[in-house]
Amino acid sequence: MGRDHRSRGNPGIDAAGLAAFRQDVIAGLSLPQKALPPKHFYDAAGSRLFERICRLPEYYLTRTELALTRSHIAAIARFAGSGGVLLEYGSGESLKTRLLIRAMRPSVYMPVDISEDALRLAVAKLGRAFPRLRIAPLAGDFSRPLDLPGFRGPDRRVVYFPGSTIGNLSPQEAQAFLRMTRGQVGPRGAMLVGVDLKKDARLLHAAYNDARGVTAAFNLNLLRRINRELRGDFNPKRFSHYAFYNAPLGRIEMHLVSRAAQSVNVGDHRFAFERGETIHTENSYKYSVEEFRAVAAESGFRGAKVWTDRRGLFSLHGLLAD
Ligand code: SAH
Ligand code: AVI
Repeated sequence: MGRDHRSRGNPGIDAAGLAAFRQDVIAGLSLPQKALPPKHFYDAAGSRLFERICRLPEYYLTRTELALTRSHIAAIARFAGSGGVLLEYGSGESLKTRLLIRAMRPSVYMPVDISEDALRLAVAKLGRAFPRLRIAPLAGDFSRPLDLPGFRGPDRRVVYFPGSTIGNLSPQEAQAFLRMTRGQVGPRGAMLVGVDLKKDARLLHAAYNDARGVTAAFNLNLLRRINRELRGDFNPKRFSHYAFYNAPLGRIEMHLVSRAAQSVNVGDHRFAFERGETIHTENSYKYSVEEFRAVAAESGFRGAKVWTDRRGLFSLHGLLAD
């Protein structure tokens, strides 16, 4: 599945992945505002917690995108065309993808995800649901150049990027990512991107501070993952989940707040925390339709179609290579 040289004791991560994780953690915890990249949330436990988030009543994103995809699937499939190569970044459970696969019947489906465990499970399930479908999974990090064998054939190339995962990139990173994708799909290619819309901050606040504490567990799992994989000694009970909408920047910010002055070791490195000091773990940018189209246009994509739900919570953009 793309990577094979596994490191001992970490079934879901290879030696290069582990080295990159260590480097990001040491660098991120050395910053004046401590920060960790959100892609590291997704070990096996993190992926399972994210799947629970998707089913929470407060987390409207998954439900809304699924429903809007279902109700517009004929038009979406017309836009994507039939029989092409379908590549999905951050495929996770490949849940919404089932609708797309059924409607567009791609010649091959290429799911890419950093979470090898989630990818393996999703591929096994998809294989059972679509026994004739050719599936070519790749475990890897989409923020780095990926070797995508089989994506360069004559068939039309379509990239699917649902879930508003693009919101976890800064607008500059999103633009660079779209520009790279524009190069991959070629002049006849297309992209379908799910983007969470700007809305009442109270709804956003509830979605990232759910009553059952699943989002808190997802956030805190990052510390547990550091303990498991990098010989860390974080006490997760001495940190709390904090998420708020930063209106001027148009993003939800997630942090882990140190509940006391403390020191933490990660391997041979020691990090000091003041009481109330935070680790910034995630941004989740929200865009208006026009704002996102402007980002796409800067990257060589024309916003050709957009589908939204009736309440204006979520958008699915159909982008064409210009
Ligand atoms: N597409 C799914 C899952 C979204 S969650 C949905 O719409 O519900 C984000 C997914 O992207 C996770 O499965 C995570 O493992 C993956 N991911 C996050 N950052 C990544 C990166 N840099 N490279 C590859 N996959 C990444
Ligand atoms: C994957 N991503 C789009 C989710 C989001 O909403 O930003 C991750 C998440 N973080 C907290 N809850 C869900």
